[in-house]
Parts: sequence; structure tokens; C-alpha cells
Amino acid sequence: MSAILAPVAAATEESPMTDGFHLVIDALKLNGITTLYGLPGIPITDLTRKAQGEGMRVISFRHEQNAGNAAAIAGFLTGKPGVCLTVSAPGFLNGLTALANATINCFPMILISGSSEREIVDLQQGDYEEMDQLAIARTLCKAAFRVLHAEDIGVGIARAIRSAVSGRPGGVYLDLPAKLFAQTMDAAAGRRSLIEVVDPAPLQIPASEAVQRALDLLKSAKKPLILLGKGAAYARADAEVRALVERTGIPYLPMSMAKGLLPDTHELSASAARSFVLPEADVVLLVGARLNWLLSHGKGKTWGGKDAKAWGGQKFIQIDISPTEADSNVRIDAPLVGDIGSCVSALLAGMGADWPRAPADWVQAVAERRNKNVAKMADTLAKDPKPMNFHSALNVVRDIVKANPDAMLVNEGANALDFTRAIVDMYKPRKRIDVGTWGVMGIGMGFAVAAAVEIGQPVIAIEGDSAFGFSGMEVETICRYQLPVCVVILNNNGVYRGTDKNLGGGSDVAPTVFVKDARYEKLIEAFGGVGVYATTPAELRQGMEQAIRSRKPTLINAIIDETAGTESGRITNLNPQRQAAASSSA
Ligand code: ADP
Ligand code: TPW
Repeated sequence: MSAILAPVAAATEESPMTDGFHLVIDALKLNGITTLYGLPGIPITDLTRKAQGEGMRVISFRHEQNAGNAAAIAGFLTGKPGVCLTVSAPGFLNGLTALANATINCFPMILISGSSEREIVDLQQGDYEEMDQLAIARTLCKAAFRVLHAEDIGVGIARAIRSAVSGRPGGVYLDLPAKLFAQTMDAAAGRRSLIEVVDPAPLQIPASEAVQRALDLLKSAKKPLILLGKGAAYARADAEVRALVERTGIPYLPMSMAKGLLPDTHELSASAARSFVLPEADVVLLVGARLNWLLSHGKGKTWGGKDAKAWGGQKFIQIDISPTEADSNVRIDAPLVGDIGSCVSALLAGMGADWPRAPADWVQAVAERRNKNVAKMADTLAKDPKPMNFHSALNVVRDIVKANPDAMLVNEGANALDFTRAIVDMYKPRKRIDVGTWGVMGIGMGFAVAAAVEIGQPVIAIEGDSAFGFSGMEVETICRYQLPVCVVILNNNGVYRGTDKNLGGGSDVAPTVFVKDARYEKLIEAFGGVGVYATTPAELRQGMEQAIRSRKPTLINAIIDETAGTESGRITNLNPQRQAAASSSA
């Protein structure tokens, strides 16, 4: 038997041995990864125990998808890959949705799953939880690796880290077969085999011609617009982005997770004038934002105005770390490939002292539209309907976030998402985390746990009642770790709303309707948390203030009008029956 495979029992005083468990733990710690999100079971139970024993924080969940979502958002919030640990086949599959979602959203995460031995999997001999996990994961993430020998653990973890955070960040799968953990090797050789990754996310400096091309186009603009995406939030180039906006005086529009990069109350924010600025702008500078469905693919009515069939003819400058992102939907006239900090710095440097400010008539037109819409919204928010509706409830949340700008805001649902994004101003970068690129339900409690663990600030999770159900059992996790999370369920008795009828007239309720007057607050009381039943803005306010003050796990069941809410929120137009109706009337 080679020294590598010698059992731990063979270790002597002179030649201490290490094993696969400790090499994984040591490799992660060496790279500054100190928290694991996961769910124990064969073959990784001992890994979670030993990791905790070695001083890592191990946050144990009730479902792997939530652990995976926690790891993904930890990656976004810290810039280091978040790590999720699962058992084989079913645990792995449960984590896979989160891995795919992380990849789509450009969040760096590593899913580590235990697996069966190759010999059995490849002959399909029917092992306990047997599955060819590596093959399945490969198509759903940025990179996938398997480690078969203890002396390769250092390389495996290093490659996983680099793959997750370099270039466009994303999800990485690392397959660790059960036998790997028990393999032993000489401890000193083991230490030497580990790699502390040097410069895992290298800066990518843009070419000077590309910078000049972008500057020339920007200078020609009569109605320039800056569009900030969550890539800009992730890049942590907060000062550079702010300088770009303020030096040029160009109005900017933040995508939902870029809110707060500059305070939403900034005089150049065009958030409240979105439908005015998109078709009106002539040159748009995209900073870490893709022209995907969230931006109507850069064409159609959103960009061309009411009568446009194709595209409004805007010219685009796109800053992105991925060289293949440009031209994904419409022509990008000036692609600027590099990391956002380097690209924005290069633009600023190239502007020189006499760079003109954005044309005053354009800036003023945007401001007028914004102020008009803000005033209109203020009127709506001032109303106090009975029962509460989205606006009167979110008016309270708006005040609480204003008073606690360091708090983290988690948000999911349809109407609950759209209204929160529009009503609740953000004041600091990377404070708003939500359903992201896929508009996926189920991120809520995983994101809330990781936000509390990583940032240490109070977390406010604004949840549709349907959205909450996807990860609701994790309120036990929130209580177990005593995390300062205040969940607010905007409860309208169903998916989108609670009033749909069974089209067949039978006794089953409609597919979108839930139990009426469900007492969600009792869920958290079962685990020692604070439950609040709120039917008025005053009760909601008191509950939220108390939760933030006490930092106690709290769930507020905010009862709103069950007729409030439109189907699919703001993306009703994507429903097939609506599209059919639109094309038949065209
Ligand atoms: P949003 O949904 O907010 O519009 P997207 O997720 O569509 O944002 O786009 C984020 C973009 O940011 C991706 O195309 C990604 O490649 C890019 N990106 C991520 N990190 C960086 C970085 N450090 N520098 C430059 N671009 C980045
Ligand atoms: C994984 C489809 C989009 S929004 C939503 C669903 C089920 C819930 C809307 O109701 P909710 O919010 O949360 O009560 P509100 O304010 O409108 O009443 N499965 C996944 N992702 C998505 N997006 C869906 C289903 C969906």
C-alpha cells in the first residue's frame, strides 16, 4: 500500500498523518473560506463535524436548495466563493438549482457534493444514492471537477476557487467521492499539497482603443444614460461608479440589485422615470448589466417608444468582463471588456479636466419626469386603505429601511417584488438581494440566512406568501442560529392574489389560491421566534421596529387585500395567453 493510502492508525509521533477530511478543511481555510452552508448525511456528515471542530462556521439547513442559495448570495456579498455542502444524488440535485441560478446570476459559489465511487457509478451497479453527478452538473455551471486522490485536494479546491471568481463569476461543482475523505497521507506532504490561490480574480484592464471608442461615443450623446447592473454592485467599484455619474452629470438607472450603489434619492437617479428615459436616450452606457429580458432585450416598445416594432436606434457602450456578452441582443457600438473598476477608471482618466457635463435640457427633462412620478407615488403612499394594500404596507417598509440603511433587504414574490423595488429606496451598495435574472422563487430564507451570517446587520425579508412557502421551513434555521432576520409576508392568500375561481366550478379552489387567513406567524413561534399578526400599517411598523431593535428572529404576517395584485406582477406580458391575445389583435 502506498504511503498515501496508509490508514491513520499507522501514524506515529514522528510522521503524523492527515486525511481527506482535514485536507478539504485546511484547503478551504487557507483560502479564507470560513463558512460552510449545507446539510449533513452520508458521506459528508463527518466533514461538517470536523469543519466545525476546526473552527469553521457550519450553517446547517433544512433543504439543500436553501443552503445553495445561501452560498450563492454569500459569494455575491463577499466576492469570495460561497460553499455549499451536500450529500450525494438527491442532496446534490437539491443543491443543483441553486448552483444553476448562481451561474445565471454571475454569483461565485462552489457546490461540493459527496458521491459514490467511480467503479460502481460507471458500471451502474446500484450504490446507495448512486448518480453520475459530475456529468449532470457540468452543463449547469461554469466548471466541474472531481478529486480522486487526497494529494489532489489542494489543486481541486484551488481550481474551483479560480473558476468561481475569475472573469465572469459563476457556480462551480466539486465532486468528492466518499472514499476520498478517509484516504490518508503524510501531514507535512499534505500541507505542501495545498494551494493558497494568488490573485484569484485578476483585474482585467481594457484596451486603450476600446476606451477611446467609448469616450468618443459618449461625447457625441445629446441624451446619455448610464445603466447600472448587479455586475457593478458585485465589482465593488463603488467610488469609481459614483465618480462617473457625478463627473459627467449623466442620469443613471439602477437594475434592482444595483439599487443603492448610489442612494436612490440621488438627484441623477432616473429610477422613477424609467419608461421615459429608455426610449428617449440616444447613447446608453451599460455597466455590468446584460440586455436580457429584464431590459426588454434592448429593443421593442421599451426602447423604441409606443410605435417601435424593432429597436429605438440607441447606441450602446457596454462595460462587461465577459468578451462574448456584447451583441447578445442588439449591436453594441463600443464594447469595453474588462473589470468594472478598471474600465470606469480608464474612462474617467480619459475624460480629462474639460469633459462636458450631460446636456442640461436632457438632465432637466429627466428630473421633471422623475419628480412628477415621485409626487404621484407619494400621494398613493399617503393613503390608508382598509384592508392594507401593497402600497400602504410598503410605505412602512420604506420608512424602516430609510431609518436603517445598513439593514439587508431580501425580496421575492411577483407584486411583492415589483412594488418593493419601486417603493423602497436603498441607500447603500449591495443591500438589496432578490430573485435575480431568472425571477426565481425560493431564494428568500437562504438569502436571509447568508446575509445575516456574512454581513452581521439586521435582515428584512419582504416576501409574497407564495414565495415564502418555497423556503419557509428555514425559519427554524433562523431561530436555531438566532439570526437578526425579520420576515414580512405580504399575505394576499395566494399566488399573485387570493380571489381566482375554479374555472370548472368544482369544489377545489383555483390553482393560485391558498388557505384563507393562514397564520404564518405561528410557524416561527413553533421554534421560539417572535410572531406578529399585522392588519394595519401601525401594527406592521411596531412589529418591524421591535424586530430591528431586539434582533430577534421575527415573522410578521401582514394581511393585505386579497384582491390586490396583478397576475405575474409587471411581467404579465410574458404570459402565453396574453401574448396570443396581443398577436391576434395585431
Ligand atoms: P442585472 O440583472 O442587474 O441587469 P446582469 O446579471 O444581467 O445584471 O449582468 C451582470 C453583468 O456583469 C454580467 O454580464 C457579468 O459578466 C458582469 N460582471 C460581473 N462582474 C463583473 C466585473 N467585476 N467587472 C465587469 N463585469 C462584471
Ligand atoms: C421556482 C412562478 C412567479 S411569482 C410567484 C410564482 C409562483 C409567486 C407570486 O405570488 P406571491 O407574490 O409570492 O404570493 P404576490 O405579491 O404577487 O402575491 N417557481 C419558481 N419560480 C417562479 N418564478 C415561479 C414558480 C412564480
